[in-house]
Amino acid sequence: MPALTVHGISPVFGLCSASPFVVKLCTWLRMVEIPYHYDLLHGLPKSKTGKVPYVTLPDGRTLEDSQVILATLAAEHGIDPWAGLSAGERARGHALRRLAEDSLYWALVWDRWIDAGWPVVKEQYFRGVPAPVRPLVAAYAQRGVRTMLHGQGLGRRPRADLLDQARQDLQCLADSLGAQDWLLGVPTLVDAAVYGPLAQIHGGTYGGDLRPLLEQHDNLVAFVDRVRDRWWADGKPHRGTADPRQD
Ligand SMILES: N[C@@H](CCC(=O)N[C@@H](CS)C(=O)NCC(=O)O)C(=O)O
Repeated sequence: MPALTVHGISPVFGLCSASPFVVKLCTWLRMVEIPYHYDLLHGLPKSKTGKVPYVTLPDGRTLEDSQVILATLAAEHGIDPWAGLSAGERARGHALRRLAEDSLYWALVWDRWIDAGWPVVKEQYFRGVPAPVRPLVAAYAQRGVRTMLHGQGLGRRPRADLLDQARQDLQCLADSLGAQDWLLGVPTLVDAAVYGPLAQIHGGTYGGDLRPLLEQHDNLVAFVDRVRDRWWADGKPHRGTADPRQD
């Protein structure tokens, strides 16, 4: 099967990318065994939305947005992402994915870019920028993220509220997972989507405040380890399974 190319941003903390959405997509591609190359972007994304991930398919088409990419590939490869699941289970999966992507994600952004993680993040993310201009570039980028968080609304709330929201989201994920290995009982895209932010937090050597909250839930920590051991055991976190350059 010819490989597609995933375009994503920097590998950090042992993950293929600093972006939970890139990690989600790559994890799902590994789950369903669709081969890909990983293209590490050094400049701005060339997607229409300006966001990552986006992919270039072997026939030259470009797709963007992790969920659109995933749904399109599933349809084209004859994969039913919800095979064997009831309507109720699908609905729960949809809600958990939204929680990870539209709520917990923003707390992670805030934790990294504005709050406790920033001193480490600004060093790690911008280490490729020449030292004399690094503080300026980092401050400029941080201002952009601050504006996004303000627009989203979370950035206007007190710190305690943000941490509380993250605490509630993590509790909900922990309760949903319970003693199961996978959120819906069998591995699905929901596990990939939830792994995205959880892996960033758990691999959170950026020193943020979300990691201790996650570590209050042994089952979530075990879940992160389980996904990593099953789909990322090749020890080549930032490269695709079919990338000839990886060997
Ligand atoms: N809904 C999109 C979200 C993608 C997204 O927000 N990506 C972030 C990185 S985690 C991004 O590219 N941010 C750059 C920006 O917003 O300018 C997806 O699922 O792919």
